[in-house]
Amino acid sequence: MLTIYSQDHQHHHGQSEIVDGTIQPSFEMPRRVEMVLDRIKQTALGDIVEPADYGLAPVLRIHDARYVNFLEQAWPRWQALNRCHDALPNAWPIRGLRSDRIPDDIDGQLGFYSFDMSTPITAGTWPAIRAAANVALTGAEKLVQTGQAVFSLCRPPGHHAASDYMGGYCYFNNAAIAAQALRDQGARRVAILDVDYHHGNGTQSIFYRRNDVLFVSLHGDPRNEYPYYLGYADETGDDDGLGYNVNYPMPHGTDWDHYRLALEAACQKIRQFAPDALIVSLGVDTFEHDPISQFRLKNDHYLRMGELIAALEHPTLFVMEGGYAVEDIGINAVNVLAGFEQG
Ligand code: Q9C
Ligand code: ZN
Repeated sequence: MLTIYSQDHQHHHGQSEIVDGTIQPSFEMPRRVEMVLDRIKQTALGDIVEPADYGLAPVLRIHDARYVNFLEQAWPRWQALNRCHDALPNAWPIRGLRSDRIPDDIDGQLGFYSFDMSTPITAGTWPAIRAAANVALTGAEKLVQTGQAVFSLCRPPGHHAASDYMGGYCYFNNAAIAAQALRDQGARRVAILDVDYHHGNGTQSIFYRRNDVLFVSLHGDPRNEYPYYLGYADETGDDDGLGYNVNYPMPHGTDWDHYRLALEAACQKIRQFAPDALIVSLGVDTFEHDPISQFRLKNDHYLRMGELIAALEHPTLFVMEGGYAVEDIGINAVNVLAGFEQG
């Protein structure tokens, strides 16, 4: 399988996040995708190529122009204030506060364009998020050209980012940008299967009123798991999109036997939709030893996951999302791809 990778992710390295009420080093670190890249080389999965540059036009098909401009300008504005740590928000416009006015102040804007404080903006963030979008877009283009499955090794991840907000380590929604690019290149229907441990709230929000992009997500139940405020089974889409959003929330402790049943049901929904292309939001934070997650999948189960996805026989683009058990992230991610190729 062809892999798309850019080293531009390396300079996006957030210093810290809040865990248990205290400041900790960020779980989302450059080594994550370097471990995946090493495993791809070790297992000779296939060629590794750099992305092309598609500019901002395909990003703006998904993201609000003011949000994109904010992301581009945030670091220089922060620096101009002589602030030397990562830019982080500290206030948000929740219930009863005004969200129709965008403040001028950088701190006000950081809260306006985010839903949590796990997306630090650093000196390397803007080049990294542009590269990640280009990695996804190059994957989409290669998929169209060859009809063969492609792996877009994106970092930072994307599925928590909506049209105009960041959160959950995500800035641009790489999978959504790729899905729209496939639509714009002639795919009539695109399905997105999100197997990251966390609900893909951003992807759901982006396509919630559309029937040309089916969103199917398997994840920790938002009753007791991040992102908490979206991902319930009764979220089935609105307007034209009614019936084109499918959530499978599962409890802490979910093992492969339970997970597999949900994945088979998800695959059945995708089969019925008969998409021209499938995008897999590939997070491997469902792993038993993931430091921030509560499912119990083991290394070999990722091979089975790949086989089940291959059985759909759709042209498939894999897009990297989460996974924080760094020593195993390469094994688990590449197991999905290897299982797919053998399946
Ligand atoms: N105790 C992705 O996997 N923090 N994002 C959760 C856990 C944010 C995960 C706190 C987790 C974001 C792409
Ligand atoms: Zn995740």
